[in-house]
Amino acid sequence: MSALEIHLDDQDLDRTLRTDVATGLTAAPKWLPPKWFYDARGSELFEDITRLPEYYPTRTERAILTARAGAIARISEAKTLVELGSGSSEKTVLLLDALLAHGTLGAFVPLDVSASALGEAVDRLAGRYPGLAVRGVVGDLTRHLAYLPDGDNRMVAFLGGTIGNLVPAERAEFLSRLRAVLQPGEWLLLGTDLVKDPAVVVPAYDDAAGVTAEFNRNVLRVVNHRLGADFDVAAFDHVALWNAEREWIEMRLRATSAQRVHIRDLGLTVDFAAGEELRTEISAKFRRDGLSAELAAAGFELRHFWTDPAGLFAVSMVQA
Ligand code: AVJ
Repeated sequence: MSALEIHLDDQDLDRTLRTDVATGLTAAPKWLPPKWFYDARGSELFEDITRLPEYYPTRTERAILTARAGAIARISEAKTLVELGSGSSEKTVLLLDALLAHGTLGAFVPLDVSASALGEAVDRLAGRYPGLAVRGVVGDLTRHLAYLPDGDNRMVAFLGGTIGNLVPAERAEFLSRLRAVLQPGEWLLLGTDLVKDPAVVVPAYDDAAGVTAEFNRNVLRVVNHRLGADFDVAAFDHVALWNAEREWIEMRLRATSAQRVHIRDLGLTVDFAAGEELRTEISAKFRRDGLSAELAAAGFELRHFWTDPAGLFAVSMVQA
């Protein structure tokens, strides 16, 4: 039995998808936002990515959280844990165990765009932690921060490096909005991937088994299914490249030959030249100083910055 609060229904999602596709596919260069990767198949492919030998972020963040969960509980004394974009919430258990052992935690509130993934996670966690109030919020993290639960001593966890999917201007807006709904002293627990040798980061987004390539092409399948489009998915190559100036990974889909695509539900026809690329994701990598400055500009303070021994990934405790 799950308690879900719905601020985003299928109709909202549909409207946003239509706007995003119409905007992105008529832009030059063309682009689509990464949030549309994650239908059921895309979410499974992402889970597969997290287990690839080349994809270091998930296991590295898990190791940092394992080492620091006790400290996070002691320092935050959180009564409510809010998790943004929680997905399968596997790492959440580390935090919940530590916060419950510390004795402060009373409520867990995961927020995700996917009602199905969220419902499953809420059921599982409510079963595992009978004394904990678990309430799922179906919402978009850029639009529904206002629906965070009231209370004091809240901690908002935003893990996985997903903040890197936002470009700097979007990050600034997201962080200011989040800061505005928090009280001074409350916490943000933030996972960020770090700048490193492109020889390590590029294979994480271009794995030998081709799972990331399938994940990338999945966005075309989503547009085909949901908007009646006729993308020839096999006619697009996966591209992952390191943008050294912006310090982010870009994923693109490159048309292997000239393509004409009809997006039936939008009454839109889109032409791709041979070799033309469609940007599907940026995944920004951070440095401590840059992160600290971005947080400060939004009214936050970086209090703890914990990395793995190799300095691949960071988990930060950030205070409002
Ligand atoms: C879930 C957004 C953190 O950017 O590394 C994995 C998504 N894209 N492989 C990331 C992703 C390609 C992932 N995030």
